[in-house]
Amino acid sequence: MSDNINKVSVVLGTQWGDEGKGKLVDILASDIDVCMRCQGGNNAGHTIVVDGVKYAFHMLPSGLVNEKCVSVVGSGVVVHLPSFFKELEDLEAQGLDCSKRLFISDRCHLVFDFHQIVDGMKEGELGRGSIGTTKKGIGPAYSSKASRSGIRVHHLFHPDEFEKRLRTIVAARFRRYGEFEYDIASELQRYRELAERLRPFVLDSVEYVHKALREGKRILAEGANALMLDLDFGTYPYVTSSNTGIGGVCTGLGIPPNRIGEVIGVTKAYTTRVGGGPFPSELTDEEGQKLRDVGAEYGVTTGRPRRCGWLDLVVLRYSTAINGYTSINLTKLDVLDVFDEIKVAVSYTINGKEVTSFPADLDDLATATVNYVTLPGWNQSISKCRSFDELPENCKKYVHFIEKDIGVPVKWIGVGAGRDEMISI
Ligand code: 2SA
Ligand code: GDP
Ligand code: MG
Repeated sequence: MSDNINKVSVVLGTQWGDEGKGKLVDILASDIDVCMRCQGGNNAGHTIVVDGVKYAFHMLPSGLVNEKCVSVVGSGVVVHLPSFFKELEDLEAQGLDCSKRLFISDRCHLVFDFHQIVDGMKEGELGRGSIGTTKKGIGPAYSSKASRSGIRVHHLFHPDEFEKRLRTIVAARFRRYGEFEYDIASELQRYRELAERLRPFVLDSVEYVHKALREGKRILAEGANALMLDLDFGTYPYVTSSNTGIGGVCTGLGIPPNRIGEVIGVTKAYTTRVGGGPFPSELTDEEGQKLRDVGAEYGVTTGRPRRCGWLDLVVLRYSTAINGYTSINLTKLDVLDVFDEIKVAVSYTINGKEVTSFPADLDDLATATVNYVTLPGWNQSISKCRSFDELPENCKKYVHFIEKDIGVPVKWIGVGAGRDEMISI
């Protein structure tokens, strides 16, 4: 492999998602040729605000706002086709001309309505211990993939094989969950039509990405969800069903690790989580509500209120070790403008021992007490600052404190939701 082949730049969430990945991807898109999603599905919610206009992305790559950027839904993504076209129509209705520069891998697995129904039923079975999924059918679709009964995009173009596979997989779900309402005949007809609509978008994304790299094209991989929701390294079982870390970029695009270039970790200046599962630095008091109100912390896809808490360096160190961030985009620092004091979790105490790496066992984690460092706030608005030097001293100290602890430079700081509200260092 010659050294002058380009490498793929990567944007990943470092916490439990909603760090502001979409905004960074949109900013970087002005300097890239191809933006690719590699995992997840339309459970993601990536918000971009340009000149006061808000775009909400779920399954399509956030590079689409930039009209020169080609976007590819990579093979690791699970795709609900009706939602794919709905998202496309919504973006085009907002004035974005997307259709001619959007492609989808022929290896993507399909999410069907029955996967979404099963998602809801599984959550119902779990009751109080439910995961708090988005009910978009993501877990059941990845289960079909792992159990080798899934249906991929290329199957759409072989109707007999498609029908056989759909009937088999639905029959298996009926055996497991009882005969829920699902009209296979009309589903088959709907997918015959969707297949023809999809045909112009379909390509072999492995061939595409490697050719693009050889031609010197600049490629950006847009991670969805975040490391603490990773199927292997997140707070299992309170995770999503894909690899949201760096491994998912290789398996979701079909590229080797030596084709990965910079890895930018997007980190919210505090922490949020939506859905169930442990959250050691969560604030369930009025300070948590203040973070939610000032940070407008509500789900982009489901509208659910996000749980809020202080920044957790145990999480960030663990996430940095696994993903190997080369730089950090610290986001929503402006939300902390209104706090007199800011706490940062630096370690946990579990069974009388200080722990500085994130534990696997959630029962151990449930007994943890969190050790915080308290830093002074800056009590003034930073939203107009456009250089690091313009930031108040205590704000600079907060940034340096994080950088020093994790050993990765902060290269971007978000000071507002708008595309221009970003400090580049
Ligand atoms: P799923 O639906 O099977 O992937 O859910 C499993 C867990 O993953 C969490 N998850 C998310 N967490 C944060 N943001 C997500 N995207 C949307 C957003 C969420 C929304 O950007 O706001 O609108 O509610 C996302 N997607 C999945 C989920 O909460 C479960 O804990
Ligand atoms: P993603 O899933 O990581 O792309 O993040 P989301 O779009 O789900 O959530 C981030 C939210 O914060 C969105 O509403 C963004 O518009 C907003 N946002 C992003 N960066 C900043 C920032 O630096 N400051 C403020 N105040 N809001 C931001
Ligand atoms: Mg989001």
